Amino acid sequence: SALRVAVLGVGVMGSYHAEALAGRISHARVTVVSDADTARAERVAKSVDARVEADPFAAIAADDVDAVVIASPGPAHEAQVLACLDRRIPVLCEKPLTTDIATAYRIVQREAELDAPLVQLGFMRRFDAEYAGLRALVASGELGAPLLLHCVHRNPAQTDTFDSEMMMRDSVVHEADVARFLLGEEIVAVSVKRPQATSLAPTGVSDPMLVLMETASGRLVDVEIFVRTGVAYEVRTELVAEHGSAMIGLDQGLLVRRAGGAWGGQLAGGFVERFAAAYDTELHRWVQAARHGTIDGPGTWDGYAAVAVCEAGVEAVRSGERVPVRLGTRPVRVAA
Ligand code: ISE
Repeated sequence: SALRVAVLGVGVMGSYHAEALAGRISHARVTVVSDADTARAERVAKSVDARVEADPFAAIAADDVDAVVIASPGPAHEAQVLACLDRRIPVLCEKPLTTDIATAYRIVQREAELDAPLVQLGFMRRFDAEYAGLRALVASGELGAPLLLHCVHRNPAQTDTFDSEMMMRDSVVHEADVARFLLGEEIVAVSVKRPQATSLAPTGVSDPMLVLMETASGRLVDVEIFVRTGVAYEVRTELVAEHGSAMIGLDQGLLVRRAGGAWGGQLAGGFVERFAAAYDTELHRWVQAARHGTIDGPGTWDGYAAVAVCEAGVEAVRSGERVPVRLGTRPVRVAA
């Protein structure tokens, strides 16, 4: 039977997931939609043939809900994830897991008390063909030992409320996860440089920033985060290893047009266009696993580790210092 899903938060990501679940992903349907913006909830619910539940906790508790997609704002995640864990139902939680290290660790600990992992994190890049290919290349050993990772993460625009802290917690969180995914180890320290800001940045917001992460074995990961380029959605990652290097996200679509005295391809406008296939793969795998009461992708430890890196990053923005990442011990699943 089809997995009956509640979608909490139907902004850009939540509504995209809701439409995918209703139309493109097999063995799933959306039964309940919840959003602080009632008109938006009604609109999405109607388009996916679901009902609206104003209170997200009522949605989590509903009889016609087997699993939950959490795409609400980060500060709402902790209570919603914990309520799902109390009910022992599977969750796909958009990043960040929570907006601080203590609450993220609480979720890790609570989930560790259960028989199986129930919370999958929405780190969609892991499901992107290019990132998966890069990881397979690293694993093949062809390039030898990885040494450095150079990352570019650019957005065409963000709202004025998207400050330096959000750039870290909502955007750089992806590179924190990608670095852990590709290098297979934890990040232990973060430093941040704040160069001349774009005139498009609100006062006090450092946009762009250069973030330097150090891994446990001494590798370095640099990230240019720039969220008001006015250009397009650009995400590039280059891995440099002992016997070669490899890059993903060159923005070279297969179609190169020659016309009007120019040649070139098309840039993605936003993350939904760039990662559309990855989101669908992620959702498909989550649904199939959730039907068996488990997950198939990054879990709470990955969510927590990324939050810990971002928290160090936020502190590094403020202090200008190199900030160690404070990671608690990884719990051993008690009931496994
Ligand atoms: C957004 O929430 C995302 O997750 C995007 O991938 C990222 O590029 C963007 O900066 C965030 O706001």
